[in-house]
Amino acid sequence: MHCDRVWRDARLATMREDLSGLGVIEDGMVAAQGDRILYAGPASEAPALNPIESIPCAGRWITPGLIDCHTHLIHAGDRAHEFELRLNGASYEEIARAGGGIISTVSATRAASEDELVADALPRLDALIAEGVTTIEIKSGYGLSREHELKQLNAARRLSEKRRINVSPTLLAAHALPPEFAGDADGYIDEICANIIPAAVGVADAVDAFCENIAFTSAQTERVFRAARGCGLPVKLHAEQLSNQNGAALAARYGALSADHLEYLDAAGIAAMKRAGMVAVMLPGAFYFLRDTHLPPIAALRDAGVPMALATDYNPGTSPLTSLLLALNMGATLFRLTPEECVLGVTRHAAQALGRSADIGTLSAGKRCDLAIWDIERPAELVYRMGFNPLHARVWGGQ
Ligand code: DI6
Ligand code: FE
Repeated sequence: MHCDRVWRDARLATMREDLSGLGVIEDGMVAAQGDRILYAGPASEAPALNPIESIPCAGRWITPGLIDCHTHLIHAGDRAHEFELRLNGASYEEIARAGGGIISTVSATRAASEDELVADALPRLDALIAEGVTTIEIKSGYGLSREHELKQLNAARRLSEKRRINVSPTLLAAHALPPEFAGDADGYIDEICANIIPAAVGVADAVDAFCENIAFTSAQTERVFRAARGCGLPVKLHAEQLSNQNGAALAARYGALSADHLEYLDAAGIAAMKRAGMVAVMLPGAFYFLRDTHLPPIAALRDAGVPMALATDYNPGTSPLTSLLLALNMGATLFRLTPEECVLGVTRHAAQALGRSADIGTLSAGKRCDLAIWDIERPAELVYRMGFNPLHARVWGGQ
């Protein structure tokens, strides 16, 4: 059989669901035809292949390319000054209520052109790419008007013209209240439902909201969800990060892909997520940066069988983290996820959180040939080390 490329003498962590754990295959081989995996499995069972190029891997490990399923990568400016304020005693809520926080990034992002937003994001994207990330979700949420939310979404999409990466843009217009709607959150929700969500169809892959006492109520979130579903867009939610708003259960009622953060998630929320087949996206970078102490209910999520993903939550305010490998380490050290859960959290379960399980997240014939090839002796090393990058090679779309 003809094929373009073969990676041989490799150990595979396929992440396949029909295999246990990480789906390990010693003495494995991956073959690509075009941008797809033609074969991934034991070398001994491979069909006779006649590759144009055969790449020896010397026993290295191959995983699916990593997926960062929750980021706010597109924005202008930074919040180093706010960081200083917090270190001098101010809380996140106090800074937000005083007009700082998200709104200061909104001003900078509105003032920036689409080209500037793309250019500003590239170094951050490159840091993730250097660690084997091949798919990234990027939220808007710093534009807060139709014009500027679309500018952010378009900038996110354009990153895939600049780099070899899959980008999944998410509309997060319901992130904060823009100044021109001060005192009229319901008016802004009207604007989102009537004008912003319909304009995002074909540009955004999903719609998110920030359901929190410093952001939008569950009733307002529900209106956003109804409008999104009415336009055929899937939903997801920033839920129970700082308090329990029953956001995860609300998201479950709208068939959400995921609920993210979840520090204050309760038993009813977990049960609802399980019934709806949702993914719990854990974001230890924000937990760490905010010096949070209220742990998400990891053991209960595990016992309930809710798939858990891990992501950077890269954003300038609460998680200026551009290392997915460090997020893995934090998932283990702070949240007590097992190394196996951590690695599944940036591959198969992250793909599920993006609604892209059919295309990415496991080494399976027919899926995209997005690979990370690692200089490691065992997959737990990806989680164990801090600030070390063992990536040997990254393959995107078979190349
Ligand atoms: N939760 C967060 O942690 C970030 N947004 C959100 O909904 C904060 C974003 C920011 O402060 O800029
Ligand atoms: Fe976030």
